[in-house]
Amino acid sequence: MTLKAIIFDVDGTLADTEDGHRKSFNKAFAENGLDWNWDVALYDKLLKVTGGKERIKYFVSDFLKGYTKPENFDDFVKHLHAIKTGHYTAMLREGSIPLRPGIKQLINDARKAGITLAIATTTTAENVTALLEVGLGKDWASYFAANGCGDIVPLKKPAPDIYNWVLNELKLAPQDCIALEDSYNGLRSSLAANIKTYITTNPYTLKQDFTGAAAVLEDLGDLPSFYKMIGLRA
Ligand code: XBP
Ligand code: MG
Repeated sequence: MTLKAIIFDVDGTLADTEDGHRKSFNKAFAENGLDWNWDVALYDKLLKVTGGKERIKYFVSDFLKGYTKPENFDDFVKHLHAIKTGHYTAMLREGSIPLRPGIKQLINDARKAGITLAIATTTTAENVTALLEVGLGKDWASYFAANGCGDIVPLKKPAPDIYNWVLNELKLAPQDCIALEDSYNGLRSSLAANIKTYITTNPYTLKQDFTGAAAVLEDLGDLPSFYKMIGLRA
């Protein structure tokens, strides 16, 4: 198989963002008079559900006792999530969440080698823009042939929808591509789309089940050996 495209997950893969998300959720809750505080241990459990809006609903349904949902609960969750996204993008624009080791170099080397790049993420387009404008510069969007984010598909990871959407945009077969992921949910999603997947772990996902991954790496600090694995001649 000749490698034609690399499809990147965002949170936990391009950058170690989840604790930034967690802190932003807590700011949004506090600003709305809610005494909900997601500490690291609780957030670790809540990460079972992808998507910020879905995660808030999961928290309310499975972890909160004696909470009475307001009438327009869906709208309330959207409102909370929008406020959270405002805090999170502000955090990104301050430059407080850098790209993970090797990511920027991999993107540059892959582009030079003529390999197509794409994004397949559960997070919002707003968050991807804020992260990559800082991490890759204002022309970042031109590096990616497809940018699959959040709500553009009916089902979020671990469903394969976002990866199938990207494959359709790229007009490539799964066998022509590889995916870079960090989590169990992400791996389930890319494998369900039949894409060979490499995992880079982070503190939130270290102990998750990565059965089926082509390799599980701590990070991309050693690019030459990763290039050998994926057949990229930089
Ligand atoms: C990880 C997620 C996202 C983030 C929170 O996405 O599941 O929901 O945790 O971001 P990825 P939002 O697929 O990039 O690993 O609040 O914008 O959903
Ligand atoms: Mg991820």
